[in-house]
Amino acid sequence: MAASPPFRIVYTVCSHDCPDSCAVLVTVNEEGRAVKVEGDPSQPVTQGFLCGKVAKYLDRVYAPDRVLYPMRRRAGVAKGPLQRGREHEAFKRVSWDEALDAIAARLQETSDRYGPESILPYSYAGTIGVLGYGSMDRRFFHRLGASQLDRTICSEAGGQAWNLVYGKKFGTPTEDFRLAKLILAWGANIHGNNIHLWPFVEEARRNGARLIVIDPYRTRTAAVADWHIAIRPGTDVALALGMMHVILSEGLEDRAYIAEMTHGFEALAERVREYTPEHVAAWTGMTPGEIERLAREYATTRPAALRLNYGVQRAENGGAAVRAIAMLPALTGAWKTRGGGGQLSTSGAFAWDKKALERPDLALASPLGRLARVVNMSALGQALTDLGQAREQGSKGAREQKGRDQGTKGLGTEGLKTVDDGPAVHALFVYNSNPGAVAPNHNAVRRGLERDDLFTALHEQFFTDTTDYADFVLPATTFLEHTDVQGAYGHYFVQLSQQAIEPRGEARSNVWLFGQLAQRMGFTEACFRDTPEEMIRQALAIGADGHSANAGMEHITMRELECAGHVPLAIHADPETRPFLPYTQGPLATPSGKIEFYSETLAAAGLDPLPGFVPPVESRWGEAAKKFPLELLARKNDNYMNSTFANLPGHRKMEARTNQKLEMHPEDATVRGLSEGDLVRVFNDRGTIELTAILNVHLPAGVVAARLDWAKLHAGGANVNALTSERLTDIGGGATFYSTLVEVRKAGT
Ligand SMILES: Nc1nc2c(c(=O)[nH]1)N[C@H]1C(S)=C(S)[C@@H](COP(=O)(O)OP(=O)(O)OC[C@H]3O[C@@H](n4cnc5c(=O)[nH]c(N)nc54)[C@H](O)[C@@H]3O)O[C@H]1N2
Ligand SMILES: Nc1nc2c(c(=O)[nH]1)N[C@H]1C(S)=C(S)[C@@H](COP(=O)(O)OP(=O)(O)OC[C@H]3O[C@@H](n4cnc5c(=O)[nH]c(N)nc54)[C@H](O)[C@@H]3O)O[C@H]1N2
Ligand SMILES: [Mo]
Repeated sequence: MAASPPFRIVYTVCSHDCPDSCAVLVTVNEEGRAVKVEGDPSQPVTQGFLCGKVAKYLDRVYAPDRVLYPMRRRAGVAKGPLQRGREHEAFKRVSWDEALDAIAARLQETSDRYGPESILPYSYAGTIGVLGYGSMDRRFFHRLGASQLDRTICSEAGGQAWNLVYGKKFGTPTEDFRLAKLILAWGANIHGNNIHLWPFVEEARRNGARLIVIDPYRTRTAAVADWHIAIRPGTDVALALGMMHVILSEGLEDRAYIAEMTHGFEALAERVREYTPEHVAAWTGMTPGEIERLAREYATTRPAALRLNYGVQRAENGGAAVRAIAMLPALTGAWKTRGGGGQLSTSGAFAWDKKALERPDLALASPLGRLARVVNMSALGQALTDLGQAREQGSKGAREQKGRDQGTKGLGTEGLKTVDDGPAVHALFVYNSNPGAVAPNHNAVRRGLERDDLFTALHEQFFTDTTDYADFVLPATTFLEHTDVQGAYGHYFVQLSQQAIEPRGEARSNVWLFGQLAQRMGFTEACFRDTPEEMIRQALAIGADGHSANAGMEHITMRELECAGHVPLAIHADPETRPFLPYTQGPLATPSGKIEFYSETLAAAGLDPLPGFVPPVESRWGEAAKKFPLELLARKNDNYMNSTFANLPGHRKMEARTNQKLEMHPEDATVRGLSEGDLVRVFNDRGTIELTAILNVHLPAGVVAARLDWAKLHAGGANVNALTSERLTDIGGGATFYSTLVEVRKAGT
């Protein structure tokens, strides 16, 4: 990339947890300061533009309140919410040496005393760079024998559900959405969460495509759609099965495709018989006529592209929902036409050498001599307040984390052997995540984090809701300050992210941190001294000939990545002459080698082998609705990334209209004597928060919506996750943010 000296332009990749994984060009001036970020115009999905939040990325990198040095909690300062902007006063600056030595000593002591499984790493997707997300950290914790973390908080229900049907997560190439004549956005806030798909949607619409959005909330995507179906939360299984009912009764299915590519059609046909439009209308809040119209339009338009995102699977029945919806293009043969089919995620196409990166074999060298037990991150409150504690205190019948024994747990984890009867958690190591804000059942999480016998270390860029509970806070780099390699879950390019600037202060990358800690723990394996460059080559399995040995990456070399920044996977190398049509050729990676309408795997686990509608316990049909009749959507923000960016004034300004507001249907407000602007108390058995009511006629009656913000930025110190539960999804043990019942009253009453 050319830039007029003294400026340099560096290829980086936005590492936030978003399907778009944008190629970002960073301009660096002669003093080594980044002065501009822009989308790479040559990357076909980035197309030269950035989203509203990353366009202002330098505000984040150079924010005055970045954590720049290792910090140790001052003696006598209690754990708990600290005043915003003055967090550093609770900590004392220490050297990296002091911090690393003290943390290593404490981990050793904890391991000796309670067993290594009493140490719990907690990380998610602060960075989705391949190294930053999971590499040196995994090696470290395996070698230590620490509990493994089941990373279920986001996409596990949907991901496993999709894999049960299709074996692997492939999808219609993002660029091909421009060829569709019908785009069905199902639980997918494209405009908000996946903006780089939007230009292709617009191009399709200019060429006559229709956009239908199925979402209980009128997102910006829904507001501009040709048809917005404001379905009741958690009823998508019923709708998908109802559409199948119509498709099959009207003979709109693709018999040839079904015969060639699928398994269990007869059983599915039998199942959908009971899902008549009348029946389904009663659950979803749609009319029978609308259900018929939707089914016909979907089945008779070619190409028809489904953008299924992770919204539907944050419900108790989210696994069944994704399974049912994913089956629609299999029934109609939509995959056969370029621009048709669907996309939940493209991540299955990236065959990184995870074993080399994570080295699970190191667990054999740990004091356990085996892989450690697995703790579900979506039940962190339970893990910190309940797991193993009764046993340690000598009483019997400690309640284990629910979900581990749900049968479906472990599907897709390649037979990891898990042991569940370990110790209580005595040390927590948090990185890449802000559980004090994002984890469900905030009050339980908080009770856990406040335990004075719990040691907590954090690696962070900012003082967050979670650092308020830390014994140590360590400064982390942003993607401008370290090197990584990245795939995507919304496109098919491998991208190299090069370090553009020196780390601010004493910030260090995840790879550096866990390599250093390993040395302090006395781990002598050579892999703990690998450099990021070596680890990128390991991830790509670069061989002696300089080429990757990973399936679908064989044409990729380091040189090419360095020169171009992004290189397509083989399936997407020549989209015009060899378009990628997923699931049109067998065998697939399912047990039968076919698309599975009927799953023997689920049957063997004692679960329904076919998708069937079971209303969530926390829905209008549940017992608890008598006390808490409103269904809450505890939503994300278009201008934050989960809890990331919420501390930046410019980003907060963009969310001012809905932030810390409770959106209510006017009918639900009126019966409670509430009007626009009232301060309200939103509550259930788990917690209470105060928000300002605003009216929204587009919500289905009985549904309210609020946004995820930092807990400490709320007057009461608790955010919307004080209301959400640790109940897990039907498949995959995922979090159920969108199955939450609440009641609302005027504040002060
Ligand atoms: N700007 C921005 N971009 C993001 C993120 C962000 O926080 N901000 N987060 C990133 C992350 S971590 C992820 S996982 C992806 C997620 O991307 P999406 O899957 O799009 O995420 P959500 O916003 O959770 O859900 C999408 C929509 O599903 C709707 N929904 C909720 N319940 C139901 C239901 O029962 N049925 C149906 N049909 N719809 C329902 C919600 O109202 C929401 O509008 O986005 C990523 N991109
Ligand atoms: N109510 C409600 N809760 C939700 C959701 C919702 O829709 N509603 N969405 C859920 C979903 S889909 C997800 S994915 C989770 C996301 O939960 P998290 O993965 O915790 O996501 P973030 O809130 O983005 O926090 C990531 C943190 O990692 C830090 N970080 C960034 N890069 C690095 C790095 O390189 N190293 C280190 N050490 N730290 C880094 C950032 O500063 C940030 O504080 O939240 C879930 N919680
Ligand atoms: Mo997510």
